[in-house]
Amino acid sequence: MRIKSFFSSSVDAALCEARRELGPEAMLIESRRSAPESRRLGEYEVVCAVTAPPAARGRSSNDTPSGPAPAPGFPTQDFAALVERVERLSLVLQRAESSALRLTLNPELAAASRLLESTELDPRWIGSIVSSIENSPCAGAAGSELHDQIQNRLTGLVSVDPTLGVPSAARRIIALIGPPGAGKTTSLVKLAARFALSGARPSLILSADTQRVAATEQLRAFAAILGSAFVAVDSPRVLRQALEEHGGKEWIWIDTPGWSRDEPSDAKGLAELISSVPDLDTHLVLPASMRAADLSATVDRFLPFHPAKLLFTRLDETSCFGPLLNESARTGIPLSFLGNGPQIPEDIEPAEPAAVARLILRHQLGIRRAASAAA
Ligand SMILES: Nc1nc2c(ncn2[C@@H]2O[C@H](COP(=O)(O)OP(=O)(O)OP(=O)(O)O)[C@@H](O)[C@H]2O)c(=O)[nH]1
Ligand SMILES: [Mg+2]
Repeated sequence: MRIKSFFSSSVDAALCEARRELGPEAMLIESRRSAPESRRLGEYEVVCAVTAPPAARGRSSNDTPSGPAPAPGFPTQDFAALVERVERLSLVLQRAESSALRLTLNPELAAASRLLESTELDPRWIGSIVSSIENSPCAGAAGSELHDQIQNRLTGLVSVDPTLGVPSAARRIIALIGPPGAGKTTSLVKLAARFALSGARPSLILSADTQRVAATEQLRAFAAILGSAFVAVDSPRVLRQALEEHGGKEWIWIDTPGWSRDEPSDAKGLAELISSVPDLDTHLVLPASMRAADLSATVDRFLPFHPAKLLFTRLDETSCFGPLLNESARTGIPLSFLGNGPQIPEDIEPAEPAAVARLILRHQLGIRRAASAAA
């Protein structure tokens, strides 16, 4: 990698100079006002990096293999670790570039970009929102106009599907899966109470969480209050049997035990159970208060169960909602419902794009909006 500083009267001009010399793939690492001792070279300094020397850059893309593959004799494990390190480095550079590019934006847009970062929204989405505004007729927008522009673009990125069950199926069968304590049982009862039983349709609650007697009995008690049948199922066979015996029930709710990373053997049981149910609508329940990196790892761990939707809980316990959109956009799985408190049944809402965008911006741009209104 080659790293070099370029000086000019503006960041743009210094960047042009860097790209002329290092090529269009030169990555911006940092930009700043020049130190007094080098100010005679130019008012601004940008530091750029390029991964190959200019002479090597003339090769066509056909010269290189299409995907990363270890060279013969290179241990695969070492190669995978190397690829991971390069990916991490590229993320660091991407972040450095986005913060450096802020210097080229108008101050309002640069401030908005910084505030979007504090929502923990993926830098890719921040970049696409900012550049779409920058390249539009409203590039000079400020205050509440800028806020609305950002909110509209954010709304367009949110994918939702607040439905329950497979619409074409004879009956609605919904399973909630997720890590321990995520709020699966609570969300199931909230949903069963609010969205199914409001029409007084016959329903059945199945609990696959049979290891903990107290948990089973608690759900049995909720089922009785809701007027729903209840069966504890400890195997795919018993589950299929229950579905047959309760053939007349229109809504079937399946509660599953929390599966944690430390209990790999439980995954097999959960997978058997899930795959034995036809027309199943599986919602992956996740606490919104989880750290972004842990959240991504948890989502990845549950992907083999093919969740159709992401249901976030504990919205009341965080003020940082970017990761909700990140996970949905990264996996292509829509958001279904949002749990925002422990109260049954009121603390749950269907996910709605504009509301999710407002939520992401509420604690960040909202403050700025209020501040500029007061100024
Ligand atoms: N603050 C808050 N608490 C919640 C929310 N949803 C659930 N809880 C609480 O989180 C705790 C765990 O909820 P459960 O529904 O038992 O979670 P679970 O995923 O079924 O847990 P396991 O079955 O043990 O894996 C309970 O005390 C709930 O009241 C929420 O949206 N906000
Ligand atoms: Mg539970």
